[in-house]
Amino acid sequence: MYDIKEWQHVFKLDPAKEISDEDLDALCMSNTDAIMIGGTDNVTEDNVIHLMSRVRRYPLPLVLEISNLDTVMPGFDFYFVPKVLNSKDTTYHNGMLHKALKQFGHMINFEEVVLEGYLVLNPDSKVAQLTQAKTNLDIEDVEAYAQMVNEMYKLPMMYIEYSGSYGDVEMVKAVSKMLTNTQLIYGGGISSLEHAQEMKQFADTIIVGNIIYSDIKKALKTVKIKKESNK
Ligand code: 1GP
Repeated sequence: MYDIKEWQHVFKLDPAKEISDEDLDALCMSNTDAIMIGGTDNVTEDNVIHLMSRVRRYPLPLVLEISNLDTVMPGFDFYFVPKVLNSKDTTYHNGMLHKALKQFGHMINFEEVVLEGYLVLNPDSKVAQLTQAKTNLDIEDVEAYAQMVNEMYKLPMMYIEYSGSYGDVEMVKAVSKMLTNTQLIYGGGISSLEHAQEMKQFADTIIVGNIIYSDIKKALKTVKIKKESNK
Protein backbone atom coordinates (compact mmCIF):
# COMPACT_ATOMS: atom_id res chain seq x y z
CA MET A 1 0.00 0.00 0.00
CA TYR A 2 1.10 3.58 -0.58
CA ASP A 3 2.81 5.47 2.22
CA ILE A 4 1.53 9.05 2.16
CA LYS A 5 4.17 10.15 4.64
CA GLU A 6 6.84 9.49 2.04
CA TRP A 7 5.30 11.79 -0.55
CA GLN A 8 7.45 14.81 -1.35
CA HIS A 9 5.75 16.10 -4.47
CA VAL A 10 2.16 15.95 -5.68
CA PHE A 11 0.47 17.42 -8.76
CA LYS A 12 -3.03 18.75 -8.09
CA LEU A 13 -5.36 18.67 -11.08
CA ASP A 14 -8.48 20.79 -11.29
CA PRO A 15 -11.31 18.77 -12.86
CA ALA A 16 -12.87 21.98 -14.18
CA LYS A 17 -9.82 22.68 -16.35
CA GLU A 18 -8.84 21.08 -19.64
CA ILE A 19 -5.63 19.11 -19.93
CA SER A 20 -4.32 17.39 -23.04
CA ASP A 21 -3.46 13.69 -23.08
CA GLU A 22 0.14 14.62 -23.78
CA ASP A 23 0.44 16.91 -20.75
CA LEU A 24 -1.36 14.43 -18.52
CA ASP A 25 1.00 11.68 -19.65
CA ALA A 26 4.02 13.88 -18.88
CA LEU A 27 2.73 14.63 -15.37
CA CYS A 28 1.90 11.03 -14.57
CA MET A 29 5.26 9.76 -15.85
CA SER A 30 7.24 12.53 -14.18
CA ASN A 31 8.26 10.71 -10.99
CA THR A 32 5.84 12.75 -8.89
CA ASP A 33 4.57 10.82 -5.89
CA ALA A 34 0.84 11.16 -6.48
CA ILE A 35 -1.91 12.93 -8.36
CA MET A 36 -4.57 14.78 -6.44
CA ILE A 37 -7.86 15.83 -8.00
CA GLY A 38 -9.47 18.83 -6.40
CA GLY A 39 -10.79 22.30 -6.99
CA THR A 40 -13.21 24.89 -5.71
CA ASP A 41 -15.42 25.99 -8.61
CA ASN A 42 -17.33 23.89 -11.14
CA VAL A 43 -16.27 20.55 -9.70
CA THR A 44 -18.92 18.12 -10.90
CA GLU A 45 -19.50 14.38 -10.80
CA ASP A 46 -18.94 14.25 -14.56
CA ASN A 47 -15.65 16.09 -14.71
CA VAL A 48 -14.26 14.22 -11.68
CA ILE A 49 -15.17 10.80 -13.17
CA HIS A 50 -13.71 11.78 -16.50
CA LEU A 51 -10.40 12.94 -15.06
CA MET A 52 -10.20 9.99 -12.65
CA SER A 53 -10.56 7.51 -15.49
CA ARG A 54 -7.82 9.21 -17.48
CA VAL A 55 -5.35 9.25 -14.57
CA ARG A 56 -6.23 5.69 -13.55
CA ARG A 57 -4.28 4.34 -16.54
CA TYR A 58 -1.09 5.19 -14.70
CA PRO A 59 0.36 3.24 -11.80
CA LEU A 60 0.52 6.02 -9.23
CA PRO A 61 -1.59 6.91 -6.22
CA LEU A 62 -4.68 8.96 -6.85
CA VAL A 63 -6.32 11.21 -4.28
CA LEU A 64 -9.64 13.00 -4.29
CA GLU A 65 -9.62 16.15 -2.22
CA ILE A 66 -13.24 16.55 -1.31
CA SER A 67 -14.82 19.93 -1.96
CA ASN A 68 -18.45 18.92 -2.15
CA LEU A 69 -20.42 15.81 -1.35
CA ASP A 70 -21.89 15.39 -4.83
CA THR A 71 -18.51 14.48 -6.26
CA VAL A 72 -17.49 11.81 -3.76
CA MET A 73 -17.22 8.49 -5.56
CA PRO A 74 -15.40 5.18 -5.33
CA GLY A 75 -12.25 4.58 -7.35
CA PHE A 76 -9.64 6.68 -5.58
CA ASP A 77 -6.84 5.38 -3.37
CA PHE A 78 -7.37 8.12 -0.81
CA TYR A 79 -9.89 10.78 0.11
CA PHE A 80 -8.47 13.91 1.70
CA VAL A 81 -10.96 15.87 3.74
CA PRO A 82 -10.10 19.50 4.45
CA LYS A 83 -11.04 20.87 7.85
CA VAL A 84 -10.57 24.59 7.36
CA LEU A 85 -9.18 25.75 10.68
CA ASN A 86 -9.57 29.46 9.99
CA SER A 87 -13.00 29.36 8.34
CA LYS A 88 -15.79 31.39 9.93
CA ASP A 89 -18.33 28.89 8.61
CA THR A 90 -18.81 25.66 10.54
CA THR A 91 -19.69 23.90 7.25
CA TYR A 92 -15.96 23.76 6.56
CA HIS A 93 -14.95 22.66 10.04
CA ASN A 94 -17.16 19.62 10.42
CA GLY A 95 -20.59 20.47 8.98
CA MET A 96 -20.06 18.84 5.62
CA LEU A 97 -18.31 15.93 7.26
CA HIS A 98 -21.22 15.38 9.62
CA LYS A 99 -23.63 15.33 6.71
CA ALA A 100 -21.41 12.87 4.83
CA LEU A 101 -21.13 10.50 7.76
CA LYS A 102 -24.87 10.54 8.36
CA GLN A 103 -25.42 9.54 4.78
CA PHE A 104 -22.43 7.31 3.94
CA GLY A 105 -20.81 6.50 7.30
CA HIS A 106 -21.73 2.82 7.07
CA MET A 107 -19.87 2.32 3.79
CA ILE A 108 -16.69 4.33 4.31
CA ASN A 109 -13.32 2.59 4.52
CA PHE A 110 -11.61 4.86 7.01
CA GLU A 111 -8.19 3.54 6.01
CA GLU A 112 -8.59 5.61 2.85
CA VAL A 113 -9.72 8.82 4.52
CA VAL A 114 -7.27 11.48 5.69
CA LEU A 115 -8.37 14.57 7.60
CA GLU A 116 -6.31 17.65 6.71
CA GLY A 117 -5.99 20.58 9.09
CA TYR A 118 -6.32 23.28 6.42
CA LEU A 119 -5.08 26.82 6.79
CA VAL A 120 -6.20 29.11 3.97
CA LEU A 121 -3.90 32.14 3.75
CA ASN A 122 -4.44 33.85 0.39
CA PRO A 123 -7.41 36.22 0.87
CA ASP A 124 -7.96 36.51 -2.89
CA SER A 125 -8.28 32.79 -3.52
CA LYS A 126 -11.63 31.23 -4.33
CA VAL A 127 -11.25 28.86 -1.43
CA ALA A 128 -10.73 31.76 1.02
CA GLN A 129 -13.85 33.46 -0.26
CA LEU A 130 -15.95 30.31 -0.25
CA THR A 131 -14.95 29.29 3.26
CA GLN A 132 -14.87 32.86 4.64
CA ALA A 133 -11.41 32.25 5.93
CA LYS A 134 -9.81 34.72 8.30
CA THR A 135 -6.53 35.16 6.46
CA ASN A 136 -4.90 38.14 8.20
CA LEU A 137 -2.96 35.94 10.56
CA ASP A 138 0.47 36.57 12.04
CA ILE A 139 3.19 34.09 12.94
CA GLU A 140 1.82 33.56 16.47
CA ASP A 141 -1.61 32.77 15.02
CA VAL A 142 -0.32 30.12 12.65
CA GLU A 143 1.90 28.64 15.35
CA ALA A 144 -1.13 28.24 17.58
CA TYR A 145 -3.03 26.50 14.77
CA ALA A 146 -0.05 24.21 14.20
CA GLN A 147 0.10 23.34 17.88
CA MET A 148 -3.65 22.68 17.87
CA VAL A 149 -3.31 20.28 14.96
CA ASN A 150 -0.19 18.52 16.16
CA GLU A 151 -0.75 18.30 19.90
CA MET A 152 -4.51 18.38 20.32
CA TYR A 153 -6.43 17.29 17.25
CA LYS A 154 -3.45 15.04 16.41
CA LEU A 155 -4.28 15.19 12.73
CA PRO A 156 -2.08 13.32 10.25
CA MET A 157 -1.73 16.37 7.99
CA MET A 158 -1.65 20.13 8.03
CA TYR A 159 -2.04 21.92 4.70
CA ILE A 160 -0.83 25.51 4.29
CA GLU A 161 -2.93 26.71 1.36
CA TYR A 162 -1.92 29.84 -0.53
CA SER A 163 -3.75 28.70 -3.69
CA GLY A 164 -2.92 31.04 -6.58
CA SER A 165 -0.12 32.98 -4.87
CA TYR A 166 3.31 32.12 -3.56
CA GLY A 167 3.24 32.09 0.21
CA ASP A 168 5.23 33.54 3.07
CA VAL A 169 8.16 31.22 3.75
CA GLU A 170 8.38 32.47 7.34
CA MET A 171 4.83 31.23 7.99
CA VAL A 172 5.65 27.80 6.60
CA LYS A 173 8.88 27.68 8.59
CA ALA A 174 7.05 28.60 11.80
CA VAL A 175 4.45 25.90 11.26
CA SER A 176 7.11 23.33 10.44
CA LYS A 177 8.84 23.96 13.77
CA MET A 178 5.65 23.19 15.68
CA LEU A 179 4.81 19.96 13.86
CA THR A 180 6.52 16.95 15.38
CA ASN A 181 4.06 14.29 14.21
CA THR A 182 1.80 15.95 11.68
CA GLN A 183 2.89 15.95 8.03
CA LEU A 184 3.20 19.47 6.60
CA ILE A 185 1.79 20.05 3.12
CA TYR A 186 2.41 23.32 1.29
CA GLY A 187 0.50 24.48 -1.81
CA GLY A 188 0.23 27.80 -3.58
CA GLY A 189 1.92 29.63 -6.42
CA ILE A 190 4.79 27.22 -6.99
CA SER A 191 5.87 28.10 -10.50
CA SER A 192 9.54 27.16 -10.58
CA LEU A 193 12.01 24.66 -9.21
CA GLU A 194 13.40 27.44 -6.98
CA HIS A 195 10.01 27.98 -5.35
CA ALA A 196 9.60 24.26 -4.88
CA GLN A 197 13.04 23.98 -3.30
CA GLU A 198 12.43 26.91 -0.99
CA MET A 199 9.15 25.58 0.39
CA LYS A 200 10.43 22.00 0.50
CA GLN A 201 13.04 23.06 3.05
CA PHE A 202 10.18 23.28 5.56
CA ALA A 203 7.24 21.35 4.10
CA ASP A 204 7.25 17.57 3.91
CA THR A 205 5.18 17.63 0.76
CA ILE A 206 4.65 20.31 -1.84
CA ILE A 207 1.62 20.59 -4.10
CA VAL A 208 1.90 22.01 -7.60
CA GLY A 209 -1.35 23.17 -9.23
CA ASN A 210 -1.98 26.15 -11.49
CA ILE A 211 1.38 26.21 -13.28
CA ILE A 212 0.39 22.88 -14.89
CA TYR A 213 -2.12 24.80 -16.98
CA SER A 214 0.01 27.84 -17.80
CA ASP A 215 3.49 26.35 -18.26
CA ILE A 216 3.72 22.58 -18.26
CA LYS A 217 7.51 22.60 -18.64
CA LYS A 218 7.99 24.65 -15.50
CA ALA A 219 5.51 22.41 -13.70
CA LEU A 220 7.47 19.30 -14.66
CA LYS A 221 10.75 20.84 -13.47
CA THR A 222 9.43 21.11 -9.90
CA VAL A 223 9.61 17.32 -9.61
CA LYS A 224 13.40 17.69 -9.48
CA ILE A 225 13.14 18.48 -5.77
CA LYS A 226 12.81 14.75 -5.25
CA LYS A 227 16.40 14.06 -6.15
CA GLU A 228 17.83 17.03 -4.36
CA SER A 229 15.82 16.95 -1.18
CA ASN A 230 17.24 15.19 1.84
CA LYS A 231 13.95 15.18 3.73
C1 1GP B 1 -4.21 24.58 -4.70
O1 1GP B 1 -2.48 24.32 -3.10
C2 1GP B 1 -2.84 24.04 -4.40
O2 1GP B 1 -5.15 23.97 -3.88
C3 1GP B 1 -1.82 24.49 -5.39
O3 1GP B 1 -1.81 25.89 -5.54
O4 1GP B 1 -2.64 26.13 -7.85
O5 1GP B 1 -1.36 27.99 -6.74
O6 1GP B 1 -0.21 25.88 -7.45
P1 1GP B 1 -1.51 26.51 -6.98
